Amino acid sequence: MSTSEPSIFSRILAREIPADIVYESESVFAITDIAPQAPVHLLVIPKTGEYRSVGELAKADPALLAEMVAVADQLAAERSDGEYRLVFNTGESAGQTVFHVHAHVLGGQLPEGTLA
Ligand code: DGP
Repeated sequence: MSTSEPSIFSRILAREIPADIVYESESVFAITDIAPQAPVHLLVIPKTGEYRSVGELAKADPALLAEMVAVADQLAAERSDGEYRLVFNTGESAGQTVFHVHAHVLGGQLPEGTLA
């Protein structure tokens, strides 16, 4: 559980900060990443900001995690060729900068030999 300030993603969801919101359901939304690392680079985000990491989310609400994966799959099919990499950075040393769990969906021609 987070008791801190709303994350940047919660502020985007509240329309306090502009972003390209490409998908929204009752519990999940998706935006284009501000610093794309692939031709298609989306972030799929649960509306609740209470989970910091994919591990926390998986333990607490596996159905919500499954919905995020299904949304990623759908958006990759709609916006790319349906082939994509799904990345959950977990922890600072792994590159996580926003501690509101989110999935990076990377599609299109990815750089060879890299994981992100
Ligand atoms: P991570 O490093 O895994 O925590 O990913 C955070 C991502 O969020 C990073 O790729 C950049 C993106 N991001 C951060 N701030 C904003 C923003 O204000 N708008 C958008 N569209 N993306 C953002």
